[in-house]
Amino acid sequence: MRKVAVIMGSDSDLPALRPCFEQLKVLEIPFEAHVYSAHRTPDAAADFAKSARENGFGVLIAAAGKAAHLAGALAARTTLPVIGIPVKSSTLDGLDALLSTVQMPSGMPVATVAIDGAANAALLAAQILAVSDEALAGKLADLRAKQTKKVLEKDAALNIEL
Ligand code: RP5
Repeated sequence: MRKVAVIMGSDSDLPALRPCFEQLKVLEIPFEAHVYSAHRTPDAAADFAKSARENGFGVLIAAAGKAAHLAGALAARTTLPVIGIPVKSSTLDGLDALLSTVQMPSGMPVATVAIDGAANAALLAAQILAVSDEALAGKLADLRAKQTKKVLEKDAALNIEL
């Protein structure tokens, strides 16, 4: 199976990314995590993206806060799918990062999840890999079934309580 790369702009983003790592582990998807910044280490970020396909990656996840250009900077240097996570790390509550990540110009897509949407980033990466991986598709279907069961149990509990 191709690997997922999880790149964060700063190690201060790590707490927001924990749900991403947990979800990747649950699905047994191989991943690597790195701290590369679009602004502080632009060459390292670019080199990583340029060689990601030949290094066995299938999807890149990029998390950054504030003027969050990391996902776009990686996307500019690879045709692998890039998922952006805007991180809430500033006085603007992540809205700055959301707009910086999502407003990509035509021709250079970044699939942006919600502010701090780390779990969904992992799930979306899994769904991309599952296009050509039936075993992973099965695991995703199991997760969905569990999720459905949990919500229906809550529905039943609510009606009993009320
Ligand atoms: C962004 O600036 C990082 O992704 C982080 O969310 C934010 C703050 O970085 P630090 O100053 O904590 O390193 O580039």
